[in-house]
Amino acid sequence: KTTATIGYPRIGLNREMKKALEAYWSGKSSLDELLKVSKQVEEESLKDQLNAGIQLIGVGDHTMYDHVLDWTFRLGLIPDRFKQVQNPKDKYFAMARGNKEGLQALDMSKFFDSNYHYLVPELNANSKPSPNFEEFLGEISRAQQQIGKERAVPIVFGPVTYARLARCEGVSVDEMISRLVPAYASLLNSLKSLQVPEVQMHEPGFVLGDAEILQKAAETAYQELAKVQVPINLVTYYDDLGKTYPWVVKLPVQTISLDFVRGDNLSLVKKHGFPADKKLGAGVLDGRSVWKDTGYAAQVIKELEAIVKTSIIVQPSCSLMHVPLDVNSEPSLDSNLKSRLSFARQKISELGLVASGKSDSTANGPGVASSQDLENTLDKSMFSRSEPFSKRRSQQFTVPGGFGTTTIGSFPQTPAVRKLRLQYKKGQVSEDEYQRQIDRHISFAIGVQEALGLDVFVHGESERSDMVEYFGQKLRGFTFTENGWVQSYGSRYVRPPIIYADVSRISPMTVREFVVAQSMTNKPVKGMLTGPVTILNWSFPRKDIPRKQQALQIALALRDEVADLEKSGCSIIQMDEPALREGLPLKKERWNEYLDWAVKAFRLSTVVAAPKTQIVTHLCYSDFQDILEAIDQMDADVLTIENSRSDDAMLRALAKYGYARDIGPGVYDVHSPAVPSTEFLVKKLEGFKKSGIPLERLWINPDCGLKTRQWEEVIPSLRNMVDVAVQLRKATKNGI
Ligand code: THG
Ligand code: ZN
Repeated sequence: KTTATIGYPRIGLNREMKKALEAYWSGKSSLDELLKVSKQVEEESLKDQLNAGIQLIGVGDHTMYDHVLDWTFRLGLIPDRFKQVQNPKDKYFAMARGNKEGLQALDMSKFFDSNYHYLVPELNANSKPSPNFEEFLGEISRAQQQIGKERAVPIVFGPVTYARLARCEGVSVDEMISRLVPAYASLLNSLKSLQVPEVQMHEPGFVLGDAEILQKAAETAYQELAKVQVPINLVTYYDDLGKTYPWVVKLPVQTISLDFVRGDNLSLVKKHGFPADKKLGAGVLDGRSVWKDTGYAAQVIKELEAIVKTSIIVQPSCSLMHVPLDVNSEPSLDSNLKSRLSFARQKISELGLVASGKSDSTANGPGVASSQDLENTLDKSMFSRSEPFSKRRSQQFTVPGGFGTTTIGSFPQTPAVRKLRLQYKKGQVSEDEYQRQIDRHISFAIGVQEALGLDVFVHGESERSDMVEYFGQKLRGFTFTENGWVQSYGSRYVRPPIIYADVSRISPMTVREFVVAQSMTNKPVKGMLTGPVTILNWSFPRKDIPRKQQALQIALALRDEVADLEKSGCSIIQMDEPALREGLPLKKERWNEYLDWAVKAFRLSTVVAAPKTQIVTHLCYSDFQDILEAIDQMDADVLTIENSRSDDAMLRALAKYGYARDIGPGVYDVHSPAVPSTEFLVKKLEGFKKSGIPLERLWINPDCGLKTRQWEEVIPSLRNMVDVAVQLRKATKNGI
């Protein structure tokens, strides 16, 4: 059988792209240098795939920052504010990250249900493509020279998905698609002249729950593109086609690629059959998992062979950009575990094995699967607090006059803090010395908060780099990579922990730092935890037991931590769930099942708290208006939420819903270095008054953690925030 790939990591084995980009941005290296590194990384990834014997290699997916931005740029759909920037590279990076002249970057948003962020195209009634595909065609030609014309398959981000993911103001998605078609047709013509074997049109948008509404526009577009007469492979991933299956597989293209790992495309193929005149790209190797295939791929291929009349191409379920590059870059990983792992380089060899009908006997590790449903072994009472919020609130900490001020948890990660953690990790400072230094950072943070007059303190989290990494390292059942970077956005990467066994707590994880911080002040210090759903969603989960079970295991471990914090005198405990929303399945039918266990996991970890202990949660990175009921069911005493960029929409939605607990809407955006003025903050608070939320339920805090900021920005910002809260307290008392 033929093997194919539909995208590969583009960051380099040693994060070459990150280093080259950051050196270029800081002026330490030239554009030529950046382009040189970029071409090297591009070449390396093609070499990997060629060496692995892949027959149809996806090419042209390399990027300097984000592939969606690349298509915005190539299509010439540049928002007006960037037109003043003359130099193309300056323009591209201004769209990605804003610039010194104050141009605001495109918005970032999560790419489907992954932890990758794309730059959202901004389209409006006047948006008309003015395409320039020169660089892209150059990349394709280079690839053809390197790996041969017969193997190089251009990857094109499809027009339907592009328009669907854009923010369209004053123009419909359908209208945008029709405006895009001529640009895509001209691109297909150019690719045809290059004699490519086929073109991959990536259209993951077809798996979104509401994709039926795109049928007419999609049919018209693909009929038009078919006229170019270059073979098209319509590539979908991240879920099954659902209701769109019957018409998507009939679109006038030569190959349909489906994800057989997420959702249930296999049942759809069985139910509706597969067109006899089309080839099937079978995404049978999980492109979002780090585990080796253990026979699933071969089984699916066998079942497909009974139905599909034409050829089946063996490929990963999606681009391999969601997994790290090479297991062999992990010298410290347990060798037994390593033999069961598969990153991008391993996956492309696995493809060959599956295609030739062989399987890897080392893949089957020790069976650790337990089939019991953990929820059924837990008493119902473990999911509910002993008293309802109405009885709890009067027993909990409140600020006289209301408008209590606090922060979300992290304080600036200064070079000194980073250096300290690195030295400790390398064994250059002893544990004792490390803790002494951490405690100095804590005392600095406490001193600052004391001076600013905040009401509820945090210890600042100087002992944590990434919160998920921090908790993972303290829990049994997680392992870590040294070099397992996965792109989050642009030059920013994460190293997701790998869950490989049952999760449990070894010993208290955060109690020491809490106790140190609380010993330095009479103000209450919050205990700071990351919630079970976020820890799970930002890790690579096991595949042998359901995600629900893994979430509940993490929740039980956190539950012990909550109990220990409480025993140590902690009266306010914050359990953040920033990734709750992004874990939602792409199809609405499956939301309830997910939200049911997600909320249960959160409750299991928090409800152990006594009524007088205040449970706070924090949500950010997305719009939560469509999951208000689930948020309500989390039963947190205080909900702090990212709000400042959305014009209080979330606050109004909560008011309308009748959300009856305390709320801490973010009063300023932490992603900007600008210090919010008191006038700005007063206006913001005026807005809160209009939102319909009873004022006595409000807390005052920034939008999110402050770890990416500098103290020089944080101190004046918080000073203004406290000033305005105090003013508001007085005004309310005087009945203004
Ligand atoms: N942790 C994890 N996933 C996340 C976030 C997180 N996903 C969503 C969001 N937050 C992504 N945001 C960022 C912000 C900064 C960085 C990564 C993701 C970042 N990374 C460092 C880099 O690339 O230089 C490396 C971090 C490290 O040293 O560990 O700055 O907070 N899991
Ligand atoms: Zn946040």
